[in-house]
Amino acid sequence: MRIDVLTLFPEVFEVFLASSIVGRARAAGCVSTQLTNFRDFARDRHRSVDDRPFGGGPGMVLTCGPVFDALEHVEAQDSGPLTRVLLTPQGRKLTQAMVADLAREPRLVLICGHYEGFDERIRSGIDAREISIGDYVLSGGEPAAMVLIDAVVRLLPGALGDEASAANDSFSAGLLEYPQYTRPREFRGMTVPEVLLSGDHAKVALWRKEQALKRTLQRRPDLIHAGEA
Ligand code: 6GU
Repeated sequence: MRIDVLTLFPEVFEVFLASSIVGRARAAGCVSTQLTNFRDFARDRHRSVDDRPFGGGPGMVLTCGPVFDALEHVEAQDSGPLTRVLLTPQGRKLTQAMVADLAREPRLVLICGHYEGFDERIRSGIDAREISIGDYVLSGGEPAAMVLIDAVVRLLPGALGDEASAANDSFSAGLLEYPQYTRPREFRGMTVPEVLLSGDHAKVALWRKEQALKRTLQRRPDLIHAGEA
């Protein structure tokens, strides 16, 4: 997969893209990433990318020119199919099902909004999926783009060292994760459930399933019924 990110703040992605699962997936060739700054496509000598809103009011609005130019520039680098995603609080709320769909695409082009907003013609003039990551306000689409990248990349074949761990994960199985323990057996008086030390694999598997169900019922009963009409 190829992921292009269009942003006014490419530097905030650098450590993220080099670290952890995403960093390893890039090193392994599962995904390539490219950062593009809209500001490099500004048309005036001040390199401005925003302007005051028509009709008045506070704040500044991201202008069309640099966004369309940046998009056309990166899209021309590769003629294959691509999926555009506009990160905006007005978008559809991201779910694991949407993440799984995006993970099957050959190329994602992520567009991060910023400032108080962007010119409506960016939304209407670009054929993009509009995605939000939840009902709260971020100063820009960058953290949302990182959330989306992380969630997508870990589903790519070969991205996780242990192929089983993705399928076993909380939301993939539709349940929250069961509790995990590692050494020491006792820490500050807190012990490990006996069954995990028993060596009985069938018993361990059953216990984990029960724990996952119990946790999900207690904390996120909505997940048990997710997908039902
Ligand atoms: Cl994608 N952008 C911004 N600015 N705020 C958000 C968001 C996106 N998703 C949730 N809040």
